[in-house]
Amino acid sequence: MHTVLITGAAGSIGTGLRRLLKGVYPKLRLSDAKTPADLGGDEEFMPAELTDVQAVERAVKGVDGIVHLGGFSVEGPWDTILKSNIIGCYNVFDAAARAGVQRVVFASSNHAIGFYPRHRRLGVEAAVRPDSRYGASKAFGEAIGALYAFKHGLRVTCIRIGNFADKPVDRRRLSIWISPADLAQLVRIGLDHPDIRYEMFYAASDNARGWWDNSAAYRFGYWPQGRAEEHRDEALAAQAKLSSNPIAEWYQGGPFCSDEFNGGVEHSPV
Ligand code: 15L
Repeated sequence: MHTVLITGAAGSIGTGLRRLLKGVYPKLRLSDAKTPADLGGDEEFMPAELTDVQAVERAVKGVDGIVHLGGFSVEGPWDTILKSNIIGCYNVFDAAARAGVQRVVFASSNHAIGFYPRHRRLGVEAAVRPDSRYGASKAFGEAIGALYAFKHGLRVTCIRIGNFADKPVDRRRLSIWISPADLAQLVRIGLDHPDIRYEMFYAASDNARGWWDNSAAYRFGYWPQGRAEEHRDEALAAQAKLSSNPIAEWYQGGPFCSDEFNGGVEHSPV
């Protein structure tokens, strides 16, 4: 990989990753709808709305790999999700394939599988069970990634991100937290590992309360260094101050499951 494009570079994951990937690849190109507040003089930035096909084509031109973080990162109105995460995601994969980009690492989310109960240990074969329009758009991105991998030869890695932060901030996050350094490690596997064709990884650190079987990532050499339990007391103290909701607490997706909940399955056993 010589030139790597990071979409969504102004967001919190983009901001963390571009610091961690600096110097790893000879050239990092950044893109977002808005300019990152802390853009350095030595950083290349190309503004692009993901719905603007020509802007996306300009951003992907000449790059070897893409880390696609761009889009709307929480639940939102359908029109927003449709434009940013469905049309925008399609545009990135399609422009990448047409431009001869070799690899895409797609930032999926735990919300693609949020409606599984917390006692369920999930591998990457489990059917998607989105907890929101946002989660469904991430499942769409995973599917588009598979299409472009198997039909057009892009090498694609989908990373179902738990919660990216310096430390886990509540009980749910003790299970799904990922440190910035561990996420950078997964992204680098997606960009560099010679055996990637189409892979799905869970982006979680080495969390004793983890819900996911991440053996796919371990097979590719992932060796997480973050341990959520080291922050347990602080996270549980913060949890004690939060209001409780039985639906949010039953399911992996937490409040994404209880928000707008209306007559669904309150307590799925499986
Ligand atoms: C996500 O996918 C969101 O982007 C992030 O803002 C958090 O809500 C995270 O999931 C989470 O589940 O904690």
